[in-house]
Amino acid sequence: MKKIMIPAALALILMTLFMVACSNKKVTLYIFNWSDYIDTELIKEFEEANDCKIRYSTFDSNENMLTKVKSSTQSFDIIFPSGDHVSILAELDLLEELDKSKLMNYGNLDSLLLKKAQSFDMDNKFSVPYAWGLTGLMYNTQFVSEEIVASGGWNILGDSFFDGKNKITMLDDAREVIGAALIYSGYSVNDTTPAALEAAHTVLKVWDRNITQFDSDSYKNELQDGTTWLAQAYNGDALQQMEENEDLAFILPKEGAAMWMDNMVMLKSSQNKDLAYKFIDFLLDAENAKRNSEYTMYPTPNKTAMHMMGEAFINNKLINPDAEYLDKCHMIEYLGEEARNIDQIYEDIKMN
Ligand code: N2P
Repeated sequence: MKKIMIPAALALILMTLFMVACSNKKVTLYIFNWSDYIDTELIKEFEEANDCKIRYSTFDSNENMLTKVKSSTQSFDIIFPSGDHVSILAELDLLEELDKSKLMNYGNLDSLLLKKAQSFDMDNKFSVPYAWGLTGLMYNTQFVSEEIVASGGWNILGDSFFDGKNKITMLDDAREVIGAALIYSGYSVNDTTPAALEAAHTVLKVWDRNITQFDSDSYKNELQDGTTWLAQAYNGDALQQMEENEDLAFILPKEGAAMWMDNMVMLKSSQNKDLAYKFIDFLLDAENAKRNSEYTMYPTPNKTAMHMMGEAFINNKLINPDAEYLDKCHMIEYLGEEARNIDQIYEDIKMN
């Protein structure tokens, strides 16, 4: 009798443990975003409020994101591509058409920016604008004097002061690199006419003498320790670093800057669409969007949140330049096949 009772009791204990383990297995949401691009407290709060787990991974360029999304066996639920890559992902038929009725806070978005977003997502079908920004130049004042940056233009990249020093980096992003040279040469970042691209190529060959690497992430640490002195940088990332280190500075070059808008999209293959909607809506909540924007130092397309931002944020011209400067900035648009010519120049510059 005893012999039978012991295994039965053991089985009961094991079954109870198994059931407890199962009930603890939380639904997991897989999110793929740019690095340094969210207030991580918000992630924790969402997990607690929804009794779920978020697996949060980061990328440092649209190209890397795309490669991973196309090749990865790990499917993501939500990713944060820039506008031109929303078009690319939609063309690859990877995006879920969003049901706006599941996004209670969608009305917080600025209708003017939603209109702008239609240049890469006609009818705002697949994407929800998340943040926008501008690309400029960040430098360490311990190594780069006021005199060197006095011109305030993109030509600082080619200044002879940097000759042979190997202290400048540019972003690992064809559109940003060619874009800077296009702007400097008086063209829009979206101009792919032979004259524009030839001018940009010529300028880049000069700048390239000073460029040590094309990198979108490590420049942030390298500028702190002097490995890099000057880098092409995203404005919010630069401002985040400047909060930590007063030797760092950032300028928006006088000729204008590339502008971009990053977005939340849901992959068709998402296994947790209801939770994914909840997460997108959570970030669209005005208070959360405000906190997120203050943390990342990028302006939010959430109009309600923008109205709640403090003076310091609103008046910061590196975050919110005036209309006159914005007139000189063009949003990086989807160029389809035309982007190939840009990629070719980028490859040529990187190889030589
Ligand atoms: C965030 C970088 C912003 C992305 N670290 C540029 N599209």
